Amino acid sequence: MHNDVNALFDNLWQNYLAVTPSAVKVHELLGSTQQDDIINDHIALRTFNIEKVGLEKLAAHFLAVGYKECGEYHFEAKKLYAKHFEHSDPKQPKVFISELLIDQCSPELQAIVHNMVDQIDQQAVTADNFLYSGTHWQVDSETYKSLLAESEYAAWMSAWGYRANHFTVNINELTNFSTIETVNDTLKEAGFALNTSGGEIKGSPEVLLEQSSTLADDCDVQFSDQTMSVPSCFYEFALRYPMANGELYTGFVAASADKIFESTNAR
Ligand code: OOG
Ligand code: NI
Repeated sequence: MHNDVNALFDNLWQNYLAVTPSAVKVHELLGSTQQDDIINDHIALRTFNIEKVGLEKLAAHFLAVGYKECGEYHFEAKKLYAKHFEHSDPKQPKVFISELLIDQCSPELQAIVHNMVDQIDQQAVTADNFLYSGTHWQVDSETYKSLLAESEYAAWMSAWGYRANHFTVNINELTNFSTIETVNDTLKEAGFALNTSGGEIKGSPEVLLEQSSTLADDCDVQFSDQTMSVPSCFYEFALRYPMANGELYTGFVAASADKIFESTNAR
């Protein structure tokens, strides 16, 4: 495991960029006219609730670099459970980790997922690079499609594995934008397709958090039988509002997160 938080995030970022070419364009659009680079509000990772690789195994990598567990979230329809983590340095991104509750899924899905996870070397899970190690298995394109029919999340994991599935621009820290509407308009004018599930803007000032996101880029994946282009990773945008004590809200909003997950759906 890393003991340097910046080294961990540098690696997560490079690994994300490799399959998310639009992230560079997002930084050019929103950050080019300000002096410092964009500050990220949070990143997110995905996994399965299998002991070997469960949420806590991913979280251990963040606890080792100074993160603390802060909140938990339930997504009944999508069969997901999540927690978020914060660092003592508020400039470090928050971390959102979710896991698919596979025991609630079909026996077919469970068998495929167990087969994938069985192929991970136990040692790999605590290695420095685990959170940006991608897949430790190869499925065929039919298996990907059958997972997709039941759980978009499971299909995404089979193609991309362990990596940040998005970074999130902290709109509060942008110099030239102060509303999420102007950020969205700028993205759309530049040709980005936004996730419109539940509306372009998820949340509101009342729940202290507004979020939007691009639809994931499409990127080639080498399945065992063929190469196929499938949704990879996306960019999110978050604007936080102050709580009664004047401090910005630092949590997530389950109803909004439920829609953000759909940013990796096929276009
Ligand atoms: C995470 C979706 C939730 C948020 O900011 O609410 C989320 C995911 O897609 O893995 O990122
Ligand atoms: Ni997010």
